Amino acid sequence: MKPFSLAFVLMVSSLSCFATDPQPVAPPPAPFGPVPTTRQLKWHEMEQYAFVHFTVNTFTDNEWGDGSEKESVFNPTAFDAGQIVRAAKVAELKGLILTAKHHDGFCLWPTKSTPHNISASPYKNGKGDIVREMADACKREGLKFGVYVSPWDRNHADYGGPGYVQAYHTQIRELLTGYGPIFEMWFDGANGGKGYYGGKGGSRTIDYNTYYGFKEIRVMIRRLQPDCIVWSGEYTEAGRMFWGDSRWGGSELGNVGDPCWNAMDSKVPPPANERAAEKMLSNGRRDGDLWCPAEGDVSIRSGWFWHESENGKVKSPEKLMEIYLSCVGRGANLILNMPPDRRGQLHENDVASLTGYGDHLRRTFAVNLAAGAKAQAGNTRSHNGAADPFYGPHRLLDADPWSAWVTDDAVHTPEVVLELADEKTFNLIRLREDIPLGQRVEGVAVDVWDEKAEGGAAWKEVAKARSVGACRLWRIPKTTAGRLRLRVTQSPVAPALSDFGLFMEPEFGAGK
Ligand code: FUL
Repeated sequence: MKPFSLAFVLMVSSLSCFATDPQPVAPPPAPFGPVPTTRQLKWHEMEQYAFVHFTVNTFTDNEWGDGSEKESVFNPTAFDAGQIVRAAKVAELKGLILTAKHHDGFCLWPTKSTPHNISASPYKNGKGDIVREMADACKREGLKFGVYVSPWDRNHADYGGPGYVQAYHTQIRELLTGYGPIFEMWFDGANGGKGYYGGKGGSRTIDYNTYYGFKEIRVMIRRLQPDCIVWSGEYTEAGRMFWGDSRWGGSELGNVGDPCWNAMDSKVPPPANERAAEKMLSNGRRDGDLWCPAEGDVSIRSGWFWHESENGKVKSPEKLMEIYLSCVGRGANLILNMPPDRRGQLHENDVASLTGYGDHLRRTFAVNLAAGAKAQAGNTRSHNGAADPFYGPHRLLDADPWSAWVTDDAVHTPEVVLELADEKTFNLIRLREDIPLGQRVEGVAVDVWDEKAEGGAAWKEVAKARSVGACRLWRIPKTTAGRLRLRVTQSPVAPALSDFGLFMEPEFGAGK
């Protein structure tokens, strides 16, 4: 359940084209609408990362603990952070976010903020620290590390009063200062009321907007870890919405809306109606004034925590690929949950599925069939009447994903024709916008030159979309062509498109 929890560079890479190409002659286009920060651009480049739900629930067979669990129940017999992180890596996930604390309040690190933590458990005779082991394993394997710290705490005796808020801020400070770089901090929006509350039981009501002190928390994060993405933890002040750096994608199925706009609006709070709020989060706001991109969340199983009964119900690589296309392929990031079992390792079925998924992604994107094509644009940004090669259509095909083909300011719906060296067969198309200049286009289409069309050779539309953003992927029927046309059909300003790719996605189960 997600009570509309509002469960959201490469300047550098965009600039890296300056190293190999001439300086632009034409003045650059003005950015359109809100633009990502450097921190957000780095985050967009990750595209997908793991979620790891692990706590007392793993041992009690629950999804939500009520806070009454004894510390002694947490006792993984063979915890292996390396096994978990390597499975994430093989699945092409670029980072990992661990539930350092879920709603039950049990802390997986030896915090000073509450006795309800791992030091009171039998794990490593109370000397264990799962957060440290995971952070270290991520570092070893080259994955970024992040934490989920539930604001709602069903154990803490002072929940609902100022004592808990102080403890909660201490928890966040400890995590930000003790474990190296944190790439994303996840603030869940769930607030169910009832809890154990130090043995007192009952219900406590808080105001999510004011109680947790998200404003102060954000200041602390910015000070201690300026590169950390603040996921949700939104608040209002003086009638303004302060969204985090990224937002919940509006469902727990991993997909996001289509179109998916990267913006949210500081003047528009989420509607009180849960469905309407979810829709707003999944589509974003075309006219929004804050860059706050969507993150789709989903578990590889039906539950977020490991349950023996779900060992046979792990999502297949095919299903994971579908989710990838409806999340990353719509310009959002994907967080894929993979819960360890009571040993503290991923079950073999989860590992097999993650391995199959990673293999499939590598094979799909191994060769860009558009590489080496000749690109001819109807318009290229110009200076004194001459097209500036810095903004030429070849930018769609170079290795730099954020160098862009840009038109003159007055040209909003240009076309580019791509002549491939030979006829190629493909079934997946990729397009990216140069998002450091904002999310600009509102309609694009791709055509292939169809030699066999009835009535003579003609263009045939094979893909279209309204939003593009960081990445748009279209899975299309297998198509063979030597010439393609990319059309911008609607845009309020000159488009800035940075990458065009053609790929052949293999069939599942086909030989490696
Ligand atoms: C929800 C939580 O209540 C679930 O337990 C889970 O952590 C999911 C990712 O977010 O809001």
